[in-house]
Amino acid sequence: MTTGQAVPDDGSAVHTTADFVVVANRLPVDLERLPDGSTRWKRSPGGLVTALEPILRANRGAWVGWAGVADAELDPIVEDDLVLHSVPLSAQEIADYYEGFSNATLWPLYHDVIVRPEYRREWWNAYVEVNRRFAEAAAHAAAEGATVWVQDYQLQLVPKMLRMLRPDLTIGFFLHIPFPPVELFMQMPWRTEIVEGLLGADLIGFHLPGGAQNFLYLARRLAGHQTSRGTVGVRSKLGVVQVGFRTVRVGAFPISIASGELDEQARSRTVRARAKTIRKELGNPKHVLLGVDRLDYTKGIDVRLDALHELLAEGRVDPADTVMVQLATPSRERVDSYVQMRGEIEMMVSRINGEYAEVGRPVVHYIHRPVPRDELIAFFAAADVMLVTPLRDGMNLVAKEYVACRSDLGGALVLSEFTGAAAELRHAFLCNPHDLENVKDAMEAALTVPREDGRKRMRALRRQVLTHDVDRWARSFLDALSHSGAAGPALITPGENHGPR
Ligand code: GDG
Repeated sequence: MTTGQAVPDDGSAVHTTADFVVVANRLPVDLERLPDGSTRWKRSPGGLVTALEPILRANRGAWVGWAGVADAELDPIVEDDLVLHSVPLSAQEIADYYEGFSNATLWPLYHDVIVRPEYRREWWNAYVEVNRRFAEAAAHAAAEGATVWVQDYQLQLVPKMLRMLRPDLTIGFFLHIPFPPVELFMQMPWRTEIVEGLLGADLIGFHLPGGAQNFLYLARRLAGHQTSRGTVGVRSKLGVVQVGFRTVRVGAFPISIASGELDEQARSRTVRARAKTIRKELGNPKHVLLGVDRLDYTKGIDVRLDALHELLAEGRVDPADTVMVQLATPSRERVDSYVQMRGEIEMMVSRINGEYAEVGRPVVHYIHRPVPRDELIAFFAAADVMLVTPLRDGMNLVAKEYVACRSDLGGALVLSEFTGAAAELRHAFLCNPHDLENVKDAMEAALTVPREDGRKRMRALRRQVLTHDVDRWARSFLDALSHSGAAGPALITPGENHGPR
């Protein structure tokens, strides 16, 4: 918990515009309304904040985002040297721009239409309006020649809007979710506007090369620009779109986690002790399976429950010595498809327990509440098999977090091929979540893997995750960005020479 300093009335601190500005739907702090009507700030430290904080601080940084509550008109606050600019959203805009266009149109469309996307004109209008407000706030926060990094699907129109307001800026954009196949993207009534919105950036980053290729094709087909798959030299993997006199670069930058830090936390005595206690509380079973997800239909929670159910029915898993824990963080609870999916998943959990549990000994432990970070790390350390079975996922940080927590080389990762993480974590037990027999086989193989084979796999997974951390991701994006566009002076990236990259 922290409370930020309001900027003084004379405007001295606000006026200091920033050389590096991050623009994201949410601020790295949440405004909380207390029952007595007062408000306070609460830190919400995600991986992105951790990765960008040193760079933000070294460059007179600012962050532009929504504070998480409706109708909050707030002055900028200063957190240490970082200025936070809050973008206000009305309750109607939250319904239309956020729950509507972002989470009921773009989210399902970009995740292979697992749920049918809804195309509503009033949602689109709100999306345009709110993106304009974010662009204006970013234009206000940025110093002459600054670098601005726009994040994710909620803000795809911001790059173009911002460029029109401030042609002096260097603008980067990163998409945290998959960029869909061309045939699916073409459903979008406002497809050209979105492609042109993104093309306002100097560098557009995706998790995977496939997303970058899909985008390059659309830039040619929908916006009529010349494209090429890449040029010679160091940045040879970046594709190029020629937008008039401007060159827009497009490439893959797979995100990661603060793996070194997590590795260290998981080695601590308290975490190890808590992991042991968790196993004891579960009845010291032979096998603990674990799932950790936002409760989202993309994550394939139903897939792993179905697979477990059948493995139990076929006698391949013994309910007397196996438990599964599913931690499901509540998410988007006002979007219809999420309400429906929650009901289905909870039904499946009760069915499995109804058929296979004993009194005081459930087979599936299901928690629909956010779990504190330390507790989560202890669960990772306690689990024999981690189940990551999304139908589609941009990256999936949970898979990488599990690996970072296993310095004991114990544990096995079952990983869907349809996650971005699968491109890097080739030593996991990979499976196709649409093929239930394949998921069951992967789960059984993970449960019964011989110790040496398991350790070998985990060692290889850890090598990948520990050498490719989120810091390396941020640097590689910002480095490519500094060689793009108007490019003023390169950003200072503190501590550049520590450890292998
Ligand atoms: C999007 C993309 C991409 C989960 N439950 C709790 C908790 N978590 C943490 C996890 C992890 C994070 O939330 C979830 O990250 P994911 O990557 O798994 O998934 P999305 O939220 O869908 O993220 C995804 C990501 O953006 C980054 O680009 O990888 O593909 O969809 O860090 O540990 N944390 C705590 N309690 C919980 O109960 N403390």
